[in-house]
Amino acid sequence: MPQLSYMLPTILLAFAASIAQAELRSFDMTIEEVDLEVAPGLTAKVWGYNGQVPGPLIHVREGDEVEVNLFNNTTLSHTIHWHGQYMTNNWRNDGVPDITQKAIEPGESFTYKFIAEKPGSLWYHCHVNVPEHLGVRGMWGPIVVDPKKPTALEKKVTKDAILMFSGWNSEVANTYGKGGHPGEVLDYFSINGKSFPLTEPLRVKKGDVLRLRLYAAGNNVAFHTHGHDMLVTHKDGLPLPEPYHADVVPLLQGERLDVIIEMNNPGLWINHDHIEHHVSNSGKAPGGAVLIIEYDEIEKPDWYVWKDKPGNPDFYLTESLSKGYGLFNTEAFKGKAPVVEEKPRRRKKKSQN
Ligand SMILES: [Cu+2]
Repeated sequence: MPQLSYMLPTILLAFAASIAQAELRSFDMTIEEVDLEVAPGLTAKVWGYNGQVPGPLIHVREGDEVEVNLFNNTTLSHTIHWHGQYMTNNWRNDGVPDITQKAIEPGESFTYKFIAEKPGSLWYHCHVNVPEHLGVRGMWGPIVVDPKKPTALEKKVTKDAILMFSGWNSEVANTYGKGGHPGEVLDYFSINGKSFPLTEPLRVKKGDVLRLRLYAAGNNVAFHTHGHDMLVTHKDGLPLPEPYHADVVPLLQGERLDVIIEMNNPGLWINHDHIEHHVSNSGKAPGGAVLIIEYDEIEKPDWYVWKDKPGNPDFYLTESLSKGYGLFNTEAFKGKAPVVEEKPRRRKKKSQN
């Protein structure tokens, strides 16, 4: 059939184009025991996905096939639950110990596979002993699934940022296996794992259309922005039928809201959790879940609290989100290898010489 062999390259090309939309995205991830600096005076023992809190950003497109090979390099068992994914005919990848899988033991691995059916600001977290692992040990990270058909509002966005909120309990911060008990008092609060002043400025210029992807990862939040209104466009990844304006948005644990802010009011503007004790570090204000939006146009006064802060343009994952699809580690989120306490040395007897 000479005709068919002539046609074949064209058919193959057309077929390739039709499947180019959906890609297989395969990533390796580990879980590591590291010490995370959260606030001045607070370092917490965490189980970090790829040794960082938040865990690495996973950025894919709606319809992509996602495969994550997860290695557990810690001394306790863990999983990943892919929060918000539908897992159609695929419940065994939901990451819940003793319900969809056996927890991944120390030194072992597990491969998760799923189709990114649901678009939007989704996330992942451990589902073993959730009160501790998710609550106070940093086992969570963002997965952003770009929609095949973005809304008209989304198309206007020029700058994207991720803010993941969580709390910490300094009493148990240095002892694995404790924490997450009922009535626990959280005394430190963070955005992307850091408490003010260790958070970073979010730099914008007049005319930017800023999208904040807000995640209440570990605690309830009442996010407030100064000088602007937020247009709430998405809830838990899905577009709202009627977006609405607000200057405070409440989020219960687990919830996500996407908000769009027109940057039309140059200044230095604090943005913070409006639950009052969340803007302190163990009761000392200012601290906690606070960041400052800095317009490039504004000259910073000498007395400005972050006058000399160099800034990290990827602290809110703005740069990583603009790089296309993949898995993105963030140096600023990395913990440090725990310091092994040395046994006290025997004192040598003082000699004459
Ligand atoms: Cu865990």
